[in-house]
Amino acid sequence: MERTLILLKPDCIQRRLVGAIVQRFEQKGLRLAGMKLVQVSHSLAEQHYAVHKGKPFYESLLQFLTSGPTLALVLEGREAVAVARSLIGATDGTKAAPGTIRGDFALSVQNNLIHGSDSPENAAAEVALWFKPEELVSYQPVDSSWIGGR
Ligand code: DAT
Ligand code: MG
Repeated sequence: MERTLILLKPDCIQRRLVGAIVQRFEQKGLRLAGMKLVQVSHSLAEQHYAVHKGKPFYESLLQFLTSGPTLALVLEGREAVAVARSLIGATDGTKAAPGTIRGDFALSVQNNLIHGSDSPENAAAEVALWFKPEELVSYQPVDSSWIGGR
């Protein structure tokens, strides 16, 4: 079953939107495999956003991600990476479609509330960066025949 890494970034925690946003993933049918509140270190932020190193917004992005607590989640389900990205919406809150998380709650580009892995390969690497194997929980979902498993 596919897994994806989701981060509810410091603006999400400060704005008390955790419940509203986690609810969207749960109601879609994705399930929790891991969850922890983290004060992100500069080093973890650098590793997570290494692909953006050298871009004009990189330093500001690191400052933002380390400015307060982040809730890290691993979500599991059929096509979890693509499904989560489509629920999240476009990067720029002003362009994200209504009905998406960023479309409904974000106006900023940088402070866009949430991160979601962008490919299954990156998801595997990001899950390994943020979680130890023993922090992830495997269990038999009781509703998979209704939700659509595999
Ligand atoms: P996404 O988070 O949609 O995958 P991304 O990987 O291109 O977007 O960029 C990572 C984060 O960097 C993004 O969530 C917000 C910030 N960012 C991206 N482009 C930016 C820009 N032009 N100005 C300021 N921040 C930006
Ligand atoms: Mg990205």
